[in-house]
Amino acid sequence: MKKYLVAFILLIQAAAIPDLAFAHGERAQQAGLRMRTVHWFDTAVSTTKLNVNDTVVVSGSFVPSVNWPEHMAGPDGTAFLNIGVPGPTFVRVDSRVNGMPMIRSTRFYKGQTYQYSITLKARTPGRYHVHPVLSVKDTGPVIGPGFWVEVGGSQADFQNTVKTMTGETIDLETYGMGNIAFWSLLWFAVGLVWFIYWLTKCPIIIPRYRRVAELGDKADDIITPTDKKVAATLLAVTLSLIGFGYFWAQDEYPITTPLQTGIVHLPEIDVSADREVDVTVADARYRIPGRSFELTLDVNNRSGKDVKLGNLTVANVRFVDPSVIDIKPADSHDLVASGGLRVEGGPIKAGESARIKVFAEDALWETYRLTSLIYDPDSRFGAMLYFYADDGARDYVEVGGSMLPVFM
Ligand SMILES: [Cu+2]
Repeated sequence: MKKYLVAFILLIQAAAIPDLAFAHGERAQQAGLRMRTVHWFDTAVSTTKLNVNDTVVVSGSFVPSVNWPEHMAGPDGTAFLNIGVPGPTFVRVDSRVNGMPMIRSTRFYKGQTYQYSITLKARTPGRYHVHPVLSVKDTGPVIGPGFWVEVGGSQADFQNTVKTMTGETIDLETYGMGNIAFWSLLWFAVGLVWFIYWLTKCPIIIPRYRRVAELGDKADDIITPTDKKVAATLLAVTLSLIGFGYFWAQDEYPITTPLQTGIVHLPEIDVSADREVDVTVADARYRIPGRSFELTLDVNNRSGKDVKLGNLTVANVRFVDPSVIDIKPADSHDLVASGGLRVEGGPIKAGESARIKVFAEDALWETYRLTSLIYDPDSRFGAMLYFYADDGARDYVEVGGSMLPVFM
């Protein structure tokens, strides 16, 4: 009996220890959702080591999936290009999509390519996993690939000054702190006075509740004329404070603008030269014993060059054929399965169509919990395929559809 108990406890402990501590639950979402929301690519950080006050640029491209799940609000509603870092460790100095400033929200259309860059200024020393994030209204954050960035120096040296439209230079780290502290304390004091006054009354709380229940219709009688006077005085004090505060703020800051919340419309960029390959999925299956994702594809190469499939990306995991393209992981957590992609059927000649068989095989299917897809009521996958020509030109195309699990 004791033996089983020990075994049981060990089992529970083993289950409680994660194999890898990840910064912000990159694997937590359902596999189907991660595969079919946003395809991020060419994600890069300009530096991985910097000091407080230095800037780092996070850039890349993304394509919202045309296989976006029906039950989730799409990015063509309201979406915002965000950055995923733990806490206010950086400040965003600039953010652009297709060249447009992205201070506000926008709409991203499924299947279109967007190029972005986000400039961050380091604020707090530490080591952070920095991700581009697409915050989609009614859906939540869709997280892109992450990179480790190390910030040195001291937060005391951090400079965050801006020049306002009225020509004043202010320090955003401390601006308005006096006001915030003063008004918070003042309202806290008002509340405390009110609270303490009622604590001095007898009876209070449960005994008072009982008393009110006993008195029935006459319960109002326990409120004394002094209570009424105190209440009226406090009401008057509160209203005058609000009034005073309003006029004081008007006088102190005569020129203000409200926070801007409108939607920005983005210009389209021409990526037709990178999208000259069409692919139809003839068959898709996942062989569980071999951790092998097998695709049969009909490829139509409209470009003027012979192309080879070199990279298949699923939910930020890149399965790469190193004989076609050499992609090295940027750091220990970069999700690259080098050698994880095998293609049967050779290059697709310029202007021709061909059927190829693709195998994406790596333990990352398991460690990144992508195989849970086969237990979804809607076993649909989404993936981005990257074809390369000998001169380095690249075409990309999204594929998606139903995936058949093979159990033996
Ligand atoms: Cu992370």
